Amino acid sequence: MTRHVLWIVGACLALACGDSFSSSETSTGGSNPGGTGGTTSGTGGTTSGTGGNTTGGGGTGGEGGEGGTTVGPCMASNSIDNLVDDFEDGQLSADWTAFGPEIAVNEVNGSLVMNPADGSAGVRSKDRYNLQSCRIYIEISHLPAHHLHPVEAWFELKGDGDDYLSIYVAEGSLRGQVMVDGNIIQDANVTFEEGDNRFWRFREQNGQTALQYAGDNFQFTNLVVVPTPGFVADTMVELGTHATNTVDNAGIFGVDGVNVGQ
Ligand SMILES: [Ca+2]
Repeated sequence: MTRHVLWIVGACLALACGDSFSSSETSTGGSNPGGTGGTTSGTGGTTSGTGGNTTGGGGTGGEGGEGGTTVGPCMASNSIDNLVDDFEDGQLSADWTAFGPEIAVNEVNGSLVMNPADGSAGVRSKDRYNLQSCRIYIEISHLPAHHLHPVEAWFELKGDGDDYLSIYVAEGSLRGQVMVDGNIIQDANVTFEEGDNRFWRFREQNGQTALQYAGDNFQFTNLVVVPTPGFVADTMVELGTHATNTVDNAGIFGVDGVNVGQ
């Protein structure tokens, strides 16, 4: 558990200094608009500055100021805060639906722990979300023994039918795959490097969606970039892992948190 604590501290450092986008700030802003006015307007000011940069020369900057609590197209589009979870309280939030054996999905010591020992296990968002202009990422604490076939772990945005965007590990590699209208339109496969897989992220921006990964430094590398599929405007979010009982010591998929921001 010492290592776990160090990871959390390391993440805070990485988030604070590694990227102009701060997930914690943004998520706090999203949860505040209904609450205290003082805190909300302070956070809103910071965020609308970012919005101005993003939208460039349009009149949109004025809209941000007018809104006050408006925190950009990602956060404003729906109750996206429901996706933000640090898995700290030991009970799976009602915003997630677990699948797989009941005992295989738990919050343990600040992580969502998914155990694939008896088949697929994981969680899926209960609601659908519009993730346009959003960045959604997970912080990984453990990956299962994915060099052992058929052990896998994934982070997916899911549309209807079989459509998805997926970042996953399998057979010792990190992979990205995009299925639209039942067809795989993009597929990538790189050798898995432990130090490069602390964070996985989907970033939707200007009609493009990037599947990305990063190490402790929170500097993301593109795995796949595709034109944003329509279902990203109405998507479920899934974390899961799979093995079979023929695999000994498949390990676990542990996730320290899910974060969303613009
Ligand atoms: Ca919880």
